[in-house]
Amino acid sequence: MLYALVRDVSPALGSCELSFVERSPIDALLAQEQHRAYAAALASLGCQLVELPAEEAYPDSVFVEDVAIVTDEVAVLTRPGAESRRGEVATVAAALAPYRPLRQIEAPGTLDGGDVLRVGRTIFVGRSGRSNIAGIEQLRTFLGDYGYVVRTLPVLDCLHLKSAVTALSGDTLLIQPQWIDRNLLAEYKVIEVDAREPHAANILRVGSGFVYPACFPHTAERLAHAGFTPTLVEVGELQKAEGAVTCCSLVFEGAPAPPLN
Ligand code: CIR
Repeated sequence: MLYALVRDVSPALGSCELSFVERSPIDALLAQEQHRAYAAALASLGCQLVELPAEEAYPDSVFVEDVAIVTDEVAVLTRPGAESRRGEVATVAAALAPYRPLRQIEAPGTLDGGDVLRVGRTIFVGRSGRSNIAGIEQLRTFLGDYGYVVRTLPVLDCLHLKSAVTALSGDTLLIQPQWIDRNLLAEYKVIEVDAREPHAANILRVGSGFVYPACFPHTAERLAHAGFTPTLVEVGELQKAEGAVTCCSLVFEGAPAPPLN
């Protein structure tokens, strides 16, 4: 069974961290509505939702992707690069505990899940403003135990690795060539974002489907030509918080829950 862990939008979303996006007023109620539609899209693609309540004290806590990396074998809890986000981890850890053994990135390591891209047995990790070498080395140790190869990539001019590149399949990537050196990914087929849509490289793969922002029609057309037809969602208010579609969920395979007596 496919699970998607999501957390409701904090009413304090407007006080989020921002690094590469100008602050503009965020309508938290509209963000909540968009997030509900996003969760519904995940359910329509076959996910059983694991839903956590909003955490008012943590403006960015809807972006659950950043606090854990869930592989088929293990969940690695991160130590987010932004100090304001470190308190988000405990509740996600509790929610993941029934599904996976847990490991934890420790200080001085920092790591955001937005910097971690899994393609088959390769785990690409962005060296960004949020993820440091110590954090990446700890991840390498945890996942190396399960046979994953961890490859570090420099991230240029954007928040996370997955702002610049995400996977469409085991051999095809969607990339923003201004933010990632394509030559470092030479063994993959690549679809580039349309130049009018710089933030369009983030697509969420869910089983055999995809979730993708409705606001990138030109790149969506390129995807359709290549045979990828995503479910489109409106995420404008979450984008104002520098969020994207991968960051609002943790999608993973798990055994079905036992029936309740
Ligand atoms: C932050 O700066 O941490 C949040 N405002 C946005 C995090 C987005 N996360 C992601 O794309 N993985």
